[in-house]
Amino acid sequence: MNFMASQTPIPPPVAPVVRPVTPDDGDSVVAERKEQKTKPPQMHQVVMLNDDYTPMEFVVVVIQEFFNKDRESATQIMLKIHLDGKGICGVYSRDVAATKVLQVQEAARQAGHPLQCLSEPVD
Ligand code: TYC
Repeated sequence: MNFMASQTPIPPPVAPVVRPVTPDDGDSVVAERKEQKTKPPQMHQVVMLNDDYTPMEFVVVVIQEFFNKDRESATQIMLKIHLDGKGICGVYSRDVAATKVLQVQEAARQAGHPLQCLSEPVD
């Protein structure tokens, strides 16, 4: 038998160092990790109401102008409002929706039409 080492010997495993636990003097503060939960903001829809006096063409132009719709979509929305009594022109954050309502009200007031719209939270 040949007992001569032909390879570098593998050192024996080293025992892990165990440090003594620091004794709690009662003043310790433990910072708990709190799960960060952010919900998306509540969205608001701008609803336009039908009336018997505002001309269809005016409503179409208003929807095109303030809700960035092309003429085809604006006409469809106007007709839906005309037939159903109300319809959604767009969905926005609360402040943007409120601004749209003001813009429509001001345009209607200037033109002398009773067109009305409102903003409401989306379910
Ligand atoms: N009903 C109106 C008419 O016949 C047209 C109209 C449509 C008015 C939509 C308001 O939000 C409205 N002239």
